[in-house]
Amino acid sequence: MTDTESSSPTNPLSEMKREDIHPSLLTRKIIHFDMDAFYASVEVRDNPDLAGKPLVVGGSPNSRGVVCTASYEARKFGVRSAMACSQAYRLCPDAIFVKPDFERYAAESRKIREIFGRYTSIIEPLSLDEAYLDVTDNPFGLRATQIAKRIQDDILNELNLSGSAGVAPNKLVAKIASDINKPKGITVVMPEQVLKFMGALPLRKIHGIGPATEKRLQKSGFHYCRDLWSWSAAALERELGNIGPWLYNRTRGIDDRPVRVHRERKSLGKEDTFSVDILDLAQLDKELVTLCLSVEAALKKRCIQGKTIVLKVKYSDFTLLTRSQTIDTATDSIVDILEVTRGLMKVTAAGRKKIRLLGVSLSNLSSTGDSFQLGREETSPLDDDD
Ligand code: TTP
Ligand code: MG
Repeated sequence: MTDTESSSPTNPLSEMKREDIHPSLLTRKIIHFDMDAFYASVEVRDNPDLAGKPLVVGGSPNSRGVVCTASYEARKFGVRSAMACSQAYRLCPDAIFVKPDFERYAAESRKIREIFGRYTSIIEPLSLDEAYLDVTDNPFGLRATQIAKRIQDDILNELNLSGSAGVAPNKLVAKIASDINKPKGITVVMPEQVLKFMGALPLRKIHGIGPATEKRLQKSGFHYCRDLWSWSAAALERELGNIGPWLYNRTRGIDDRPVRVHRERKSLGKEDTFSVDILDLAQLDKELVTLCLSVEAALKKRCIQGKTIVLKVKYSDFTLLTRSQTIDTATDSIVDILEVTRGLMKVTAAGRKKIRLLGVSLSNLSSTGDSFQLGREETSPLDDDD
């Protein structure tokens, strides 16, 4: 089924009887569909000269910009999304750097959504290139796996782009599965396979667990999902706080969140806790530029603009302060976001008190694309990573 199984010890749970399967795993069929190297693939399709070459979509090599995405050829050199372009250039000096064209990606995204819509109306887009689909009931009486295959074929035949799918009883498992056989993969996890599938996974694979939480879990001796199975929900809560009971379910592949067609995001932003608290204003400004760049990328990726710009500052004594300003016209541009946040920075104690965390976010949001709801990322009790 998947390549994660090989690292799993013999596990009697894979032989589960149907009556032993958690009932929530028997009611729904969910697909998570995610395009392969999406922005890069659109660029290569539209300019065949780029085919087979290492390609970086993002800022220029010597700019302060970040990598939005890289072709698989560039990934071989270690180039990754969100990496500084200068680092990408160091890793792969032969890479071709291309500026992102979000309008073109959004247009492709609309066509992809139209294809999804042939098979179900319960679609929850997460970004331009990925969505959850609830295909429990579908007009053709097809199996979920057949639908995933048809979607993949339709997208390839009509748009000349490739995508990968995870097919599972819920969003948690489907999302992890879609990533396993990329590119052009379909990974199916049946209800009776969910426990075995989850058990062998590093905790980091659970959406919402980032590097900081992973470290904290490792301190308690938890590395793989199965490491938590011998703990009760109450014991996990004592050990880990309110993520304990959440993890109790997630590590067993239990997730009742519905696929939500209409979702409203209230704000979108990024924050960064520094490894060393910062006093120096020039250094703070550098951090601010980096944050604003990634906020701009996140807004554009989701076709969102905002009118209220918020700066969050946490000082080294952990006191927290937010400053905000509402502008006349909604924006998704680094130019506006940086100008406002630089102004807001002046009404903090920056330069006088050491700062351990900076955050930039936009609220009062509106959509710039006509087919996308304002998406809210998956929620978890965690707040330190995304
Ligand atoms: P992803 O699905 O994370 O990446 P991908 O489609 O490029 O590659 P994969 O085959 O691994 O799925 O993100 C989709 C698009 O969103 C991506 O093409 C570019 C954009 N993006 C950013 O702009 N910044 C980011 O940090 C990430 C992760 C993605
Ligand atoms: Mg993708």
